[in-house]
Amino acid sequence: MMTDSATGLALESKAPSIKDSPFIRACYGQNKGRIPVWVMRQAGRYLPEYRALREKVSFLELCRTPAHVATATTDPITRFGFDAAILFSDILPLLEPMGFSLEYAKGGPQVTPAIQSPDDVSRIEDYDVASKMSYVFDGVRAIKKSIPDTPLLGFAGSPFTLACYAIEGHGSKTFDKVKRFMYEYPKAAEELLERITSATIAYLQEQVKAGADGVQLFDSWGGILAVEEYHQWSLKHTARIFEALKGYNVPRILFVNNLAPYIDMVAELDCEVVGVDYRMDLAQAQRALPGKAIQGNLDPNILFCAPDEVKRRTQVMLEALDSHDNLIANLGHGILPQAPIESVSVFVDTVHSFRS
Ligand code: 1CP
Repeated sequence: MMTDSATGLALESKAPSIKDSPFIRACYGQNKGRIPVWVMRQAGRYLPEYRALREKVSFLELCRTPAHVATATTDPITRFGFDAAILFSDILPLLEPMGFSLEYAKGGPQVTPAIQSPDDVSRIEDYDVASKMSYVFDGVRAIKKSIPDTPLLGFAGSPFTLACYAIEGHGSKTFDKVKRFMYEYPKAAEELLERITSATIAYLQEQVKAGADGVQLFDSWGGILAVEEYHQWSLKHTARIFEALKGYNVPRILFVNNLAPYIDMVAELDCEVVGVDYRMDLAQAQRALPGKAIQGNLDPNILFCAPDEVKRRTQVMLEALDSHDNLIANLGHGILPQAPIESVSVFVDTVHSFRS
């Protein structure tokens, strides 16, 4: 059934290979086949093909060139047979048209000028996401041409996570400038989050219209918030984004890095899948999230163990679960740049042979 892309209902218009894939079925808790598996940051620096591509182009040039985006996204699918692909991009380029400059230096991404006052927030420019971020949507179309039968995830950072980079200017362990800004200027902080939320809604809708088969929101830094503040500063904005995507009928995945303190609140969120970080017991997360699929959560550091141990720990994780129909196996955070390729193959093969 073909449907109007403006009104959504994208899943109904998908090819059977996508709709009936283990990944999409698992997102809706209806997978009876093999357990699907992919890994966060699967197109990253641990992969020789990616490092070779980066010898030729800078990170931002890569993100802005649809043909390179398609190559970087496709390479790990070809090598490992992952059950889902994820758009090659980053969470930060969405900030650029708001008036920030982005630089990817050796020590990590830099966002300038960082927000320091409420005035800086009012200077943020609203912009037309469809045209300014068109290179991303062209990238999505190029990927769908390259691997039409593999479910493709679009993604964005959570508004709180993007606000962290906009205020701090770079990564941090504690993001204390962010917290101080929120306590000192709650109105400006709210406005910043609202603006990022609106841009993110358009950004993810356009990714789905271009062909993304699901979306993942990375709440990488929401986990630094006190429990009583998580709803106000992070989850509320996630809820608005997911509400705006509901009619698009593609699975919506929220990954929270440090889910445990907030899991009861996340259980109330209208979404299909919750990504579980490596700190939490996956079976416990499954019980705490009735009606939702779960994604996770092997500690990325286990990939540094010997192959037998990678296999054993993967099996232990799988055996502990009450059901596998709603499971998407993944790591409990992004794969590390030094991770051995062989361990990734062992992880994928162990998941795939657990249940066929
Ligand atoms: O030098 C290089 O080649 C750049 C390294 C790199 C890569 C490969 C960065 C810089 N980003 C990416 C790609 C990327 N980032 C993807 C691609 C798709 C994939 O294969 O998964 C995705 C989904 C992201 C998402 C992302 N970027 C997040 C959320 C995920 C998470 O880990 O929690 C965050 C927080 C970022 C910011 C960012 N961009 C790059 C780095 C090294 C970082 C993290 C910096 C920090 O810790 O503060």
